[in-house]
Amino acid sequence: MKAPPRDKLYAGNMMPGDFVFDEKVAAVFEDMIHRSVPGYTTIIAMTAALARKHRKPGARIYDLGCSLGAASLAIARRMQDNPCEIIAVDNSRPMLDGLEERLAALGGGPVQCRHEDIRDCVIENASVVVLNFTLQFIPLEDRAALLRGIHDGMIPGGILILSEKIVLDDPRLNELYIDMYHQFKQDMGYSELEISRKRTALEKVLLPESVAAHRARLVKAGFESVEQWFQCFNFTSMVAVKRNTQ
Ligand code: GEK
Repeated sequence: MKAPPRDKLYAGNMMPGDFVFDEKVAAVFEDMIHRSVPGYTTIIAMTAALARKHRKPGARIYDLGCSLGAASLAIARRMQDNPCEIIAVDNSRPMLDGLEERLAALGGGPVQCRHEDIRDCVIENASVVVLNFTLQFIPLEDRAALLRGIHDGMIPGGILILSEKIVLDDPRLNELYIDMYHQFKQDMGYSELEISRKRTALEKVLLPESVAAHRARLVKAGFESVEQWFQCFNFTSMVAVKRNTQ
């Protein structure tokens, strides 16, 4: 298979403005996310495995902030024997165009694309909701209502998979993890200049929180159990479970 176009967005002379999910980002996104999120391949594979385990006949799966649909497509592949409705939502048109192209190349499938702000997306009859590296881009004051809406739109026993960049409560560990993360990016071929420009571009748009803050908000939204299943330095993935009434 052809390698995806390489992310060189911050390698040239252009000074970064605030980061936006435009055509330029969508064109290199696959390469960018694999080289920028430690454990991304594992997170996508395990998202699909968790979704398969929690699928319920007639219930829906939502992928909120789907980008090019990595999670949706991995879930669809895992469910081939038992297809179910997968709704992939993103407010970036270039990202959804990329996903639609991928779906067309596969000859269709169970993934429906929705061009919508996830804060306006009504969740209904969901057995699984995926929020992979998207909540971090939502203004802090809107996060609680979004999670409450997700919880309320899920069936009993449904799960939310929440993956995020995080901050550590201990400032020394936080600094260490950021250093380790920058080392990871250098090992993945980004220069120090690219890393520092990307950091500046994301400063006002990607607002990470601690695991404790996420946990408290998820519990307040109504989730019964919340647990981290993955962490690599300052990146984590959690599962939140809605109470099973049966
Ligand atoms: C993956 N989950 O590959 N409404 C809808 N979409 C939004 C909003 C919003 N309010 N804000 C941001 N997005 C994907 C990766 S990327 C993560 C997710 C990253 C979308 C935005 O357009 C982008 O596609 C996605 O959320 C975040 O597993 O770039 O670090």
